[in-house]
Amino acid sequence: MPRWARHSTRGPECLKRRGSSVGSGGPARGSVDTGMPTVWAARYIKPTKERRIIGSFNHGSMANALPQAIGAQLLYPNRQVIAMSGDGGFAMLMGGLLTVLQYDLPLKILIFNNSQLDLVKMEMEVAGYPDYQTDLKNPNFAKVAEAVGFLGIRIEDPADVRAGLQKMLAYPGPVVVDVITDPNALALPPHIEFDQAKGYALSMTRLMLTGRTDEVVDIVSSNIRDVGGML
Ligand SMILES: Cc1ncc(C[n+]2csc(CCOP(=O)(O)OP(=O)(O)O)c2C)c(N)n1
Ligand SMILES: [Mg+2]
Repeated sequence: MPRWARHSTRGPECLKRRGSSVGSGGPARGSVDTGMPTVWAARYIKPTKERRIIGSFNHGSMANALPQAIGAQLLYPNRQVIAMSGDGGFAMLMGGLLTVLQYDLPLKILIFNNSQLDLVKMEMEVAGYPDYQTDLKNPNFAKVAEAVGFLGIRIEDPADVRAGLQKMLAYPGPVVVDVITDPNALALPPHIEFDQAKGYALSMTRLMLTGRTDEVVDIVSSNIRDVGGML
């Protein structure tokens, strides 16, 4: 079974695009976790005077989105606040759900659930190494949130993204949306250094030489749609 048969939703960029276009239009605050959620936000979310984005941009500490969003919601109780968390970052500070409950905050938490520590995986790959110890075994975060008293929404099909986000925004209380994303989606930087491309090619070669050819095929088929943009 290919490694990502476990995952049925594709590009996290689809989620960011929808996240950027589906909204109340009112003043909003968003926080983004260190990791690929920051990269996707940089590529697809346009901050404005009213739509502010906060993150751990100087220190790069993981798991920042939920506590930052709690702070923003306490500061602006009437504004829409959305934490855009990685699955790794969310799992690290999942106890923050109880803080949201304690203070009756109407916070929305959007999890980019790729079942891995993707940014670190990519760092290994551009350095020429096959990924190692970056896979995560996650629970169903929507069900965990329901047990705490949140509305839990799980999205496994890209066709459900818009309706899921609309449901999240329409709900008056706290919501966790657990979105299964493609673990092979590559967020390409605007400029690719030769050494990065070389390292990546080396990493893929090593994957094939160690019998992980299926993964290389999955990665290519997930990202073939972006090749035009690279040329
Ligand atoms: C406290 C802390 N531990 C480790 C790291 C290194 N690190 C940066 S991003 C990242 C992975 C983040 O995973 P996840 O939240 O699932 O986001 P993804 O990149 O998969 O979208 C790690 C381990 C860090 N920045 N801070
Ligand atoms: Mg992740």
